[in-house]
Amino acid sequence: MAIERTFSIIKPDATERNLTGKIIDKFESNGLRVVASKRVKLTRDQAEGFYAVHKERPFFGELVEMMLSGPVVLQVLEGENAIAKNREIMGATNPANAEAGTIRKEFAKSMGENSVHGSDAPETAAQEIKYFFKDEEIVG
Ligand code: DAT
Ligand code: MG
Repeated sequence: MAIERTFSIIKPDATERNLTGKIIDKFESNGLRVVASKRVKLTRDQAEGFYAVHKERPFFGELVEMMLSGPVVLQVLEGENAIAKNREIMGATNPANAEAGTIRKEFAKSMGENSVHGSDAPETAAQEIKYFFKDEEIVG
């Protein structure tokens, strides 16, 4: 299986509750390596651009406001099958449907405040990494 890179965001509901370390531990103890990381406050343009695929959805406004409501931690995660593995570690979008032991089951507050973002495919992973990181900021 190939070594992949995926893009992750620890969302404001999680940074607000000081859960950054507990979430990173889930990545690391499941075989993913943090190869880039920065804590930032997103701009409105960044948040709207990042979630542009959802801009016609009824929850878009709420989603953008949530992403602007506090600091986020942007990360690149690397490992075997990293994209699918991270989606497994995260759990289902709606925490009510997430498996035991996943980040969203343990930490998410609701569908809207679900603690983490993770890329869903190789194309989106590459696009999302490039949206936030320069090549030289990623150290494998
Ligand atoms: P995921 O984050 O699991 O990839 P997604 O890409 O379908 O899920 O949606 C992006 C985010 O938008 C999701 O993490 C939370 C929010 N969201 C999705 N569906 C929603 C809904 N029905 N109501 C409120 N927020 C929603
Ligand atoms: Mg998604």
